[in-house]
Amino acid sequence: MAQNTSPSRYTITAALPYTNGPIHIGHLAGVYVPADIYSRYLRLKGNDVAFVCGSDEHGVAISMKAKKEGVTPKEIIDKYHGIIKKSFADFGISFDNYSRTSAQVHHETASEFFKKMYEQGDFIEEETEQLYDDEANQFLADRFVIGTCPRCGHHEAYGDQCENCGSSLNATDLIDPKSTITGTVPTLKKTKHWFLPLDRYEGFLKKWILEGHKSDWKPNVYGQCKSWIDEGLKPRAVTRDLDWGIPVPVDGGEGKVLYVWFDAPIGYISSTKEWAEREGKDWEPYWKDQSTKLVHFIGKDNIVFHCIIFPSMLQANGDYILPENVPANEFLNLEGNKLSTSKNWAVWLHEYLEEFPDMQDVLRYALTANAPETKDNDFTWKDFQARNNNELVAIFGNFVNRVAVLTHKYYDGTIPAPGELTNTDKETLSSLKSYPDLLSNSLERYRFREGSQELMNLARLGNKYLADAEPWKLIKTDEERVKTIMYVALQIAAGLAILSEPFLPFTSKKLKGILNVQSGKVETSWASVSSEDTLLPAGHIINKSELLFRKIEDAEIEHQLQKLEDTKKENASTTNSAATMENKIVPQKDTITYDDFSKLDMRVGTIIEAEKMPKADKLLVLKVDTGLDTRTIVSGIAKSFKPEDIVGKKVTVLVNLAPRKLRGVESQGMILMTENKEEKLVFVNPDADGVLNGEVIS
Ligand code: B3M
Ligand code: ZN
Repeated sequence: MAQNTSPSRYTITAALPYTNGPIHIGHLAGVYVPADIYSRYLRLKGNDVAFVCGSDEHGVAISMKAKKEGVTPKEIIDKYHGIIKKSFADFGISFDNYSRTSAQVHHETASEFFKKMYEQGDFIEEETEQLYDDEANQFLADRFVIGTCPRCGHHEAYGDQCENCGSSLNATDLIDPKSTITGTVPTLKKTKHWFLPLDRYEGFLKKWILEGHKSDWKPNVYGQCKSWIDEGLKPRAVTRDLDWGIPVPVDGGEGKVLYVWFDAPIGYISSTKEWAEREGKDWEPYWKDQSTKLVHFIGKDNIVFHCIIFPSMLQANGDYILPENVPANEFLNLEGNKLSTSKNWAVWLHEYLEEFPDMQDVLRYALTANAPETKDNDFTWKDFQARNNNELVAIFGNFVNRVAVLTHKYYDGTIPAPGELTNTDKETLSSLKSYPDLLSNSLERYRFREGSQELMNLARLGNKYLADAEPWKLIKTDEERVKTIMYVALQIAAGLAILSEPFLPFTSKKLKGILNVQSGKVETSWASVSSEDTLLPAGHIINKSELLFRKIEDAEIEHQLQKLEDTKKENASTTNSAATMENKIVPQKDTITYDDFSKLDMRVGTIIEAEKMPKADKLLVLKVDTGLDTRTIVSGIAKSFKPEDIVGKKVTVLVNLAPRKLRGVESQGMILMTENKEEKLVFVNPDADGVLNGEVIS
C-alpha cells in the first residue's frame, strides 16, 4: 500500500467555469475542492505540479446572458470572471494559474491548434441547412430557437433540448420554430462548417479507454465512454455561425467561430503557457512529455468532451499526452432539489462567506465528507452543522485546543522531554506514522471523501488518547508521566497540521502557526509524519492557542433554511404570475354560495364505450356507466384521446347537467377535464382504485 513513488510531473486541470453567473457549492464539491485537495497533496509529496484553470468565456451561454441583460458579452465575462476568480481565491483553491479564454494567448493557441488540424486534413467540410433569422441577419444557435417539441408537444423546447421530456433535439426538428432574438419565424439557409470525424478515432478510443482504463477509471466515467463508443461515433461540428468566440482562422471561415467546446479544453494548454511564461518555465513538458501525468477534474456532464472529443483532438494534433485519469463527479443537490442558477436554488460562495466569514474550511470539509463521488448526493444545512459541531469542533478542534492550552499551562509552551513510552504511547505514535500512507491510498484513488474521514480518524486518535490518559487529573499525582503524554499528543497535533493541509488549508496554516512550525522551522513534508524522527522535538516552543473552529448554532441553520423557503415561495409566485400573464390561468369567477355548489351532482363513472362522432374532429361519443345508469355523453376530447385508449377509464361526471343535443346526439351529462402542463386535456380522475361508479363527489 505504501506509495513511495518518486516525484513526478503532473498537469492537473479543473473544468473552466462559464462566466455567465457566480459559482455555488455544486461547482466546489464536484470539481474544485477535489482538484485542490489532489494538487495540494501532490505538492506536499514533492511532485512538480501545474494546477491550471480559467474562465470559459465563449459560447452561446455568454451571448444569451448578455442579450438578456442588455449588455455586451465583454461586460458579462469581465463581471463574472472577477467574481469567480475571487471566490476561488477566497476558498483557497490553489491554482497555479487562473486564466481566461478571452486572453490573447488562448486565442492564439486555439487558432493554431485548429489550423494545424485543418492543414493535416483532420476535418471534413460540409454544407448544411441551418435556421436563420432574416431580421437579425444571423444564423440561430440552438439556444436561440424555441418551438414545439416533436416528441412531447411541449411548446417551449429549445433548439438543442426539450427540458420537459429531456430529449436532445436538432433545431430543425422543432415544430413552429421561433427566433428568441426577434420572435420571427426563421428560414433555412445553407452554411458551411467543419466537422471532427470522431468515427476516425474509434479504434484509438477503444484501445486507449476500453482496453486501457477499464480498471483504473471510475465506473461512471468508463461506463459513459463505453456507451458513447458502443453507439458509434459520428462527426461533430467544431465551428458555429456566431459573432462571439474565436474566429475560424481558415479560408471560408469569415463570420464563423470555433465551437466553444473546441476552444475551451485548449484553454488548459493556454493557461499552462501563461503560467510557464510568468514563472520562467517551459510549458511543453507539461503537455508533451510522456512521463507527465495529466488529470482532468470535471462534473459528469462534461465526460464526453474530456474523454472522447478532446483526446481525439490531442491525438490528431500529434505530440500531446492523453489524460491518465478523468475523475468526474456526479451532481450535488441542495436540500433534496437540483441546484439551479435560474431558480436561485443554490448556496452561492460569495453569500456563504458573508454569513460564515472565515469558515471556508468548514464548507470544504462538509462538501468533501459528503462528496457526490459515486452517486448524486444531497447537501443539507443540518448535515453541514453536524459535520462542523460533531467533527471539526468536538474532535479536531477540541483535541488541538486541549494540547495547546495544557502545553502553555504546564510548560509555558515548551515541549517537554518524554520519559519512557508505554505500549499505548508506542502504538499511538506508530499509528500516527501510518496516516500518510493511509491518506495517500485514498487520495491516489480519488477517494476524497474517504480521505477526509481518515483525517478525522487521526484527530479521533489524538482526542481519545488524551481523554483516556487524562493529563489534567494526573498532573496532581504524576508530573513526569504527564510530560510523556503531552509529548505524544503534541506529535499528533503536528501530524494533523501537516496532513490536514490538502483538505483544510486555512486550518492547517493556523495550526502550524500555533505549533510554531511554519515553513522552514521544522520539516513539514508529507513524508515527515511517517519518518523515524519526531515532528516536534523537546524544547521547541509553541505559540498560544487560538480556536480553530466555532460551534454553529441552530438559529444560523434555521436562517439558511428560511432563505431557501423564501426562494421556493418566490419561485412559486413568479411561475404563477408568469402563467397568469400568459393567460394560462383563467381568472377566478364570481363567488357562488354553498347551495349553488351543492346543486351540482358529480359522480364517479367508467367509460365503457367510445367512438368518434362522424364528421366532427373534436367530438367523441361515449357510453359511461355512472352507477345510476349507462348514458351517452358527447365530449370534446377527440384531439387529446383516441377512443380505444380511454375505454375503462374512471372519470368524473356531472350527471345532472340539462341534456342537450350535439350534432343530433343527446348528451346526458359532462365529463370533467383539466389541462396538464403541456396544455393537453387530462381527466379529473378519481384515483382511488376500487371507487365505485355512482360515488358522489363532494
Ligand atoms: N464551461 C461547461 C461547464 O461549466 C464548461 C466546461 C469547460 S471545461 C473545458 O459545465
Ligand atoms: Zn419534449
